[in-house]
Amino acid sequence: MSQQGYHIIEKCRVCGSAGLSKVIDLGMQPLANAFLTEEEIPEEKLFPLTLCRCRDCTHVQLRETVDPELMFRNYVYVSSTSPTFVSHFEKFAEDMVARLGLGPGSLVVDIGSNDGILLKPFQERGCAVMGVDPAVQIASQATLSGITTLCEFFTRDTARRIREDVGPANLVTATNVFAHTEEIYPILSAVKDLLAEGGVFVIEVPYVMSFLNTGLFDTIYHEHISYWSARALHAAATRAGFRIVRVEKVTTHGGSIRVTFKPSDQTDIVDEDVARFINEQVEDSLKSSDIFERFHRAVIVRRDKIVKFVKQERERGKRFVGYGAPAKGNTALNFYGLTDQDIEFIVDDSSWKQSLLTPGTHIPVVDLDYLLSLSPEEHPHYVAVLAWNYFEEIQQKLKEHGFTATCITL
Ligand code: JHZ
Ligand code: ZN
Repeated sequence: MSQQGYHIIEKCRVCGSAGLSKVIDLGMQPLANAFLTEEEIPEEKLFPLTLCRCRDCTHVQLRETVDPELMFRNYVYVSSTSPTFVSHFEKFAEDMVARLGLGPGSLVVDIGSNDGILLKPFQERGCAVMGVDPAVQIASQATLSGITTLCEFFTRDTARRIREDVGPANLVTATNVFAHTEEIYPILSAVKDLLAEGGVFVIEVPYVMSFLNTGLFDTIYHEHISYWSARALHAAATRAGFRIVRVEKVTTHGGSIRVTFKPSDQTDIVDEDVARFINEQVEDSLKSSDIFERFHRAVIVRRDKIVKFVKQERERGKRFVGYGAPAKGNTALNFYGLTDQDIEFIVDDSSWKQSLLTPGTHIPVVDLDYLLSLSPEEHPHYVAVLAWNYFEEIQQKLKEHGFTATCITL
């Protein structure tokens, strides 16, 4: 990694082609999870953030790779803050246990295991579990809570040690983490080393077609290096000696896909889903620039509309606050140029973010009690639900506390 803490790629991370085209340039942006204190502001780092696409294999990806040490060691995003996400992984474990016949005697290894949100329900169903996550504090808390977590990036060496110490894995998972790495091929090799005979690798990643068609530009941030299609995953899997045996749509994070890989020397028949997904005409649109130009236009129109609305309402004396301080909210706030002059504070229920400021825009993050302690005259008129994927539950929570402010998305 260069001294600046990032490098720019010249070649596609999946196929190695030099045919990369810019999709959108979001300017200089802080790291989306680098919440900070007042004292840290002078040291705050910004990095270019540019989305591009490969004209050969169609893979959508960032032009820049920020040093993962900078992004993931002091991580503050804790997955279990959102009850819907907890239920999602309970269901995930239930489905996998049934589908793969897991239980006592099986080993499940989760890459990017965070606070153990996914491994906990596997452990409750009798499986042995092992987490791997480079986030120092989160990994140690997960271990204390009973989910043994190796605090490191997942490499072939990690795979070798797990295999030697605990045994080969029947299931390796990587949810919301396979989009976060430049090390696509080293990770796939390491997973292969770790899998037991008949074992599978299951990932969940945001789906590029949902991303493009719904204009989810705020999910562009340095952590999200890849914006996967089934087609690009198929290309990567084939090159790494895997076969994709299943692709399913899941609703998390605005539309994701759950993809099951098996080493290609296993003899299973390819599931029909895969052929359907990979040949689906909808992914054909990735071959031309139209969908990307539409996406770009939609983002600019949305930015201009929102900024105008917020400024106008502020001039009329209306007050704005935010609810949820997700990583993606920081892309939107920074790209729109909204600061604490526009959004007075943001409520987040995660104690990891409270008392800190949002990266780049320096809006204070507070707990719900702060909002509840305001006098009626101080109540905001608008609540920007930055965690739009939890819009209904946040709106409901505010309603239960008697708040009548209008919930909006930015
Ligand atoms: P949420 C994360 O993105 C980070 P983010 C990561 N990089 C990634 O890839 C994606 O997930 C997929 C808060 N909240 O889950 C909690 C409340 O305060 O949308 C979170 O701070 N009260 C791994 O950060 C935030 O909102 C609530 O009632 O965009 C939600 O963040 C609820 C429901 C949420 O992920
Ligand atoms: Zn490519």
